[in-house]
Amino acid sequence: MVYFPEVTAPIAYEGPASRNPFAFKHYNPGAQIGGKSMAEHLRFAVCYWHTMRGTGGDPFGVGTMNRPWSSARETMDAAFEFMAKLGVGFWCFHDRDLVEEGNSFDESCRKLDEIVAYAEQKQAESGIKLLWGTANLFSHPRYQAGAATNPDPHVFAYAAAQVRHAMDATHRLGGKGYTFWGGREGYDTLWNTDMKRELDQLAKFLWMAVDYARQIGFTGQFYIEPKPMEPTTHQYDSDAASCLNFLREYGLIEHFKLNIETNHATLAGHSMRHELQVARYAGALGSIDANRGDELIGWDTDQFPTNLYLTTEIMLEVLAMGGFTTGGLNFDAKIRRQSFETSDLFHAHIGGMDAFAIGLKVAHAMHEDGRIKELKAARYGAPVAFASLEECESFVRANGEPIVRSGRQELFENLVNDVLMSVR
Ligand code: XLS
Ligand code: NI
Ligand code: NI
Repeated sequence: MVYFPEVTAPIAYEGPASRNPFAFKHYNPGAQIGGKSMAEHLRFAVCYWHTMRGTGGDPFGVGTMNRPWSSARETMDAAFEFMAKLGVGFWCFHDRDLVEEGNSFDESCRKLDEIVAYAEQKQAESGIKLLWGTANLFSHPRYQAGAATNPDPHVFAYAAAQVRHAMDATHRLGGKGYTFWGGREGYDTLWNTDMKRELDQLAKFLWMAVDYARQIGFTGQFYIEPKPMEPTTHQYDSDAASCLNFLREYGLIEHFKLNIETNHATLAGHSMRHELQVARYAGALGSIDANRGDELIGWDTDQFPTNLYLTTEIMLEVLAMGGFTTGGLNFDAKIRRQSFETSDLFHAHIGGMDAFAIGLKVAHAMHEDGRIKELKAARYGAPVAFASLEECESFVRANGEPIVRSGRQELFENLVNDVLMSVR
């Protein structure tokens, strides 16, 4: 069965002059930039939940998507056909995306094992690799009050058992990482919440995962994915800084990196670049969920990234950390409800990949150009060398009033456009 008949051969790079909507205009996987191929820099991943399982349903209406696949196996076949045609090297999943829960925990595990064996075969045939796996600890009604942070230890245990199997699956598929996103780890109201107890439980849960990874020899990278709200009113993994603080407080910092998602950054009232920098300066920038929000809607709308300023800023941070190691760019993004045809999945991913290819080229060109870096360095005087308040005072008495200088924001912004417009 062919699920994507509209695309008969792998999407090719045809260059900026091409008018073919099923071609890359900028993403040329083998092209070298700064000693690495574009494919190695960008490490694109397709996300199973939105791309394969997304229905187009929203709080006001049912699903709209036209999908010729339904069983777990059909979905897996369709996924690998899609990824091969798109030329993407990685994928990501939640356990429950691969196959629905069974009627008992035991049955759920069996069903998961079965489909994971099939995925293993598909990976071997295609060479497509697993960027990360995770457990869905938020959809089932048992998790309505959270998983690790649930007031009921029975639910805690259920979630931990589920994580054990999701980690086994990730390990078996050679996953480069394993992600924890808070899901419902947070609260709806502080009136019914013991925050301290919930945070302690969350840390305990993560420690169990770290211990289990050691036990089974899973050496992939653990990630935490910050998000401030939605579905809860406050999530404990709020933003990069609060995740880092939590990890430090509970001694977990060396075991985790962050998986930063654009739309979560904006929901937290930060720019994506802010979140990436906070993570990078802590040596904890691991991976990226590539999407964007809508300027006018305050939800996690998970749109495909097309804004070149955004992709440029992201790639500047990725280059500044020396590139991805285990991580990559996972399109945790969904096509709009009215884009219900399978071809729309191609348009969305092609656009996102081209936008990141341009971001990479511009970010690299900015490094080569050097003007922004120079101007920024010039803005700072010599490093602060004063050792005490007294020393500062004598300096001021001897030197008087400092000369205030322009911050040159507009000039900086002009340089960004200068480079952006010069790149082909
Ligand atoms: C939801 C999150 C989720 C994680 C994986 O907002 O982005 O999709 O990436 O659980
Ligand atoms: Ni995400
Ligand atoms: Ni999200």
